[in-house]
Amino acid sequence: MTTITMPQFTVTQSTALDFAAIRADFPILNRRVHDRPLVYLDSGASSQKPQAVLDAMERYYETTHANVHRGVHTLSEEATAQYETARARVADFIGACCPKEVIWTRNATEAINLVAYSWGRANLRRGDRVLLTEMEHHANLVPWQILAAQTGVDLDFVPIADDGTLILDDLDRLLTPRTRLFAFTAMSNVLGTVNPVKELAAAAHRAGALVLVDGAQSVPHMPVDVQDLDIDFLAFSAHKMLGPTGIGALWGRREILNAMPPFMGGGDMIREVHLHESTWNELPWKFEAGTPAIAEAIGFGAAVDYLNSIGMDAIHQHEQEITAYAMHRLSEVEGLKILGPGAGQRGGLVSFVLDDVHPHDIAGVLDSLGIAIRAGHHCAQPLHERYGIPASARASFYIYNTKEEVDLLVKGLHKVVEMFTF
Ligand code: C6P
Repeated sequence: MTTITMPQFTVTQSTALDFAAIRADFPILNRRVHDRPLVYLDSGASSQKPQAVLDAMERYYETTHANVHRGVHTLSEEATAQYETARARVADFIGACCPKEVIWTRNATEAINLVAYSWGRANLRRGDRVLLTEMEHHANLVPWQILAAQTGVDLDFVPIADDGTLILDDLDRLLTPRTRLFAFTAMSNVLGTVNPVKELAAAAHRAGALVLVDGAQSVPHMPVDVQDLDIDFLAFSAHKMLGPTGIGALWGRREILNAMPPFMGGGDMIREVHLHESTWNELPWKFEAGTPAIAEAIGFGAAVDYLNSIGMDAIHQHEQEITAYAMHRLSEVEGLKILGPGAGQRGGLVSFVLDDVHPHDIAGVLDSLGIAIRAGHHCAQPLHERYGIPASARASFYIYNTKEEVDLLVKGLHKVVEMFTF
């Protein structure tokens, strides 16, 4: 155990990470909210950004900004080089064979929609089936509902057990001969459940289905290697992994992406345009119509560099420790029930409900103490229905969070209980 002093807290951690240095990299952690030091426990919704990411984007605008792939002048060539280097870094980060398998999107949601619109409409027919799970975020549910309504595709769902894990006993039956895609989250944004991606992908492939993994909550928090997992598509967002908003990525197998029609039409995604017909650019640009989010891509590359400099194993280890600690401490709060599985089976977040107190009231009281958590259905309404609750409160952790912040959360929750007990 080491004790270190950080700008706002004295921290005791068992991992070898230099928390003082890490926290000092995030300027926002110095701010106060309602005259208290900010305790940011909402990284599951969107993470904070280190100075390196802010600097990379500012430097780009100050020195290099021009449109990409279009100019022959120096600035455009430099901007293009930086933009494509960022793609290569992100590709490397997830173990992709090559940058052309990484399509920039606005976020994970757009990445999943891209597959539903392009691959789905080209390949699925009435009577085909798409398998999802009951724990999906709306981003991996609604695009398939829209597709189902338009094409007559049927949706099936892997159920969830009371403990927040998937019930896999019937998986082979759910993977019918008509199932063309199994799309599931690697980690639930509500339950924290980490799903066995490799096993699920292998089962889907045995049944002849492709595999789409929603990596919005896994890619930021644990090592992810698309080739080792043997999946077909991976969707994720930069803003949840220390990068900027407005950019995310779809990774897909080259041969599948090559066979897919474009998602949107316009500049950059074409090879030749005539008045009545056009031909398409090669990967990845075939799927990137119009001027892209250049500064954001560069910021995404810087975020990945920052994560690599700490190491994804170390990040995962830290989150495992802080989550186990949080579950232990939260169980002391009277009337508090934690959703989801035990500490060993989940990632870095804990959702909970408190007897007779609405999650919005919990979040409101905590906010008055400078503590930011999320309350609501977290864009996973069917999951909340499954547990018979309208909403939950959620604390989610990242590399900059400390056990002392968990202690402040627990102290705040005791205050909530006190205020709402009559
Ligand atoms: N979940 C949360 O607070 P976007 O909005 O496209 O960056 O990410 C969508 C998304 C997809 N899948 C999962 C598992 C997610 O958790 C999210 C985003 C945030 O839980 C915002 S609702």
